[in-house]
Amino acid sequence: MRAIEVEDGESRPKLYGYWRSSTSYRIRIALNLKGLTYDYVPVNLKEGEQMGEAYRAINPHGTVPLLDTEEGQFTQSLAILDWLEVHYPTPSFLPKTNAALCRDLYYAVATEIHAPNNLPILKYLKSEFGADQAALEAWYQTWIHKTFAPVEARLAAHNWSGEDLPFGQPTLLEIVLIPQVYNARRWNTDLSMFPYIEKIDAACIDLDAFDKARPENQIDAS
Ligand SMILES: N[C@@H](CCC(=O)N[C@@H](CS)C(=O)NCC(=O)O)C(=O)O
Repeated sequence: MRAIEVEDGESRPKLYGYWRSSTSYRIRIALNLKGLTYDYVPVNLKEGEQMGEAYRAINPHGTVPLLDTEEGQFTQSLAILDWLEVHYPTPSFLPKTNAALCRDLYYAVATEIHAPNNLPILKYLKSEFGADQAALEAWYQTWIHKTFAPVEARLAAHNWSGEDLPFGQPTLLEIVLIPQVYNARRWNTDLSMFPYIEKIDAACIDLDAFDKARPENQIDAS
């Protein structure tokens, strides 16, 4: 299914996503790192398209991303990353050394921040508890800080195998970290106390796979 090796009759994966969705951003980075081309189907979260009947018929969760592959349709970004790693092992999302530490940091960033900061939670805080923009920002920044602080401390203590990236190559950690840095900035989070995280972000943004995946570079960006 690799684009450059597509055989007759084989179809490309189709990614249903939204330009500003951080879980869609993960999958765009991952597909690019694996050198895969894919068709992109925008689902407008701002207009609630994810909740519409047409999309729910494809994805009952009413969320993006969804990756439509020849093996089935997958709706969970971490499961999609696993699937990509199994089917396209090269280049690997994991470093040869310190893979366990890499995974540990990856799970922290991937699982602890997105859930409390996801769109339905913010909407609920607003509608049920009257949270205004300042309160929502404080909420959002709280959960970024709670996980970024220990991740930063562990990155500072880690013996980096590359000058710019802790594991010497882009890994699962960067795939989930860069979208969270994007979100953090969008929500006016002060990142100055996280110099290692900022250093990783600066290094990744220069890489083609990450640049092409940036929200601003998507066809549905507005
Ligand atoms: N556990 C899912 C979460 C997917 C998710 O919540 N995506 C967000 C966008 S980042 C979404 O579609 N939110 C819209 C909604 O829940 O209405 C994953 O990791 O892929």
